[in-house]
Amino acid sequence: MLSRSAFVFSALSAIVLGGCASTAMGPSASADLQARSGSAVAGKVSFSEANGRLRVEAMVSGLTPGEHGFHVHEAGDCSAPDASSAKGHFNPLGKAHGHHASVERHGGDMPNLVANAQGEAKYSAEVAGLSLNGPTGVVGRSVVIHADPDDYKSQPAGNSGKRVACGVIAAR
Ligand SMILES: [Cu+2]
Repeated sequence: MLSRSAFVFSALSAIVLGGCASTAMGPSASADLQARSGSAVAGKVSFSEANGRLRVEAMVSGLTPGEHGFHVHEAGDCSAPDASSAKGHFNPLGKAHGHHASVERHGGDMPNLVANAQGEAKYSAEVAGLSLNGPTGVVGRSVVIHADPDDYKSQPAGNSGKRVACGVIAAR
């Protein structure tokens, strides 16, 4: 069961931006995606801090069309063929899994990635509760794309299925 607080949305905590070009200034980080679980997924994810949030931008190919769970995972280790080595969602505040705009969410919970009919996704979001470094920092962790959509409520990972891509997040 979800607590009522799971539905308390903070309108500004995650803003999905469509198609903004990146002109990132200052420190940033990136992850080169590696195909996992037999997929052909490729691409890159970039991270920078903006407006007190973490701006996450990605260009990805080789996906199945539609929505895919997209999270920062705890461990910066993509070595397992199924990316299980990345462990669970990055959860610095010890919360339950939830919608990215909810108070009750893992820090690593982000909006789903949406692939077009060609299996390509262009993504840009500003995510609250994450940063590049420090206790909520993503550098040294990993970013994972799942086969299925995150339903934003099933525990502990939104029922988003296999891990089809994984990339270790490194400062650049
Ligand atoms: Cu995940």
